[in-house]
Amino acid sequence: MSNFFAKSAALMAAVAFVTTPALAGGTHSNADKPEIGAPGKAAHADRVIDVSLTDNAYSLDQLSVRDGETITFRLSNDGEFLHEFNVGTPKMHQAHQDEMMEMLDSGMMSMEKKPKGKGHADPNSILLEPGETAEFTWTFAKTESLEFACNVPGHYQSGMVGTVSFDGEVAPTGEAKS
Ligand SMILES: [Cu+2]
Repeated sequence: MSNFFAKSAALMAAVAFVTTPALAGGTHSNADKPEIGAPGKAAHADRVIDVSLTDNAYSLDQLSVRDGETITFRLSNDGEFLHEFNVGTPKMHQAHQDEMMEMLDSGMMSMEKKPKGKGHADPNSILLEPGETAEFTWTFAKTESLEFACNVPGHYQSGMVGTVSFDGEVAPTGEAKS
């Protein structure tokens, strides 16, 4: 009998342990911002993918990743306008487009120049001016309808967006890490 209670207690402890991370994750996020992953370290990247940004397209159509995979994107803005690489859900992209539209209207940024100051630093996105190159490393967490997109006004609508799928079975599209 005492053995039965000991087992039950152990089982309950295990259940509590398993559910805790999910609850903890819920405290620092909200329904509008799902856990899409986190900034990663280039030194720990599983893959490196070169992406050229032009007016208005990516050289990458879509991306297939594994849950927890860290990818470094070597971005190059080869266009004549400002472009962004942003990892998010359609809802997050929409919100960001509204923000950018406001910054454009207020003169904080232009179609060629990034906003001045530090008022525009989201961990899940990077903006590049014409001719600029940058590295962006992200650790992906399995998310429904995840996309990489450019939220400079009008660009998403003209097709500067690609899907991120988590089937993880498609061969890597990027070059192997050296
Ligand atoms: Cu763009």
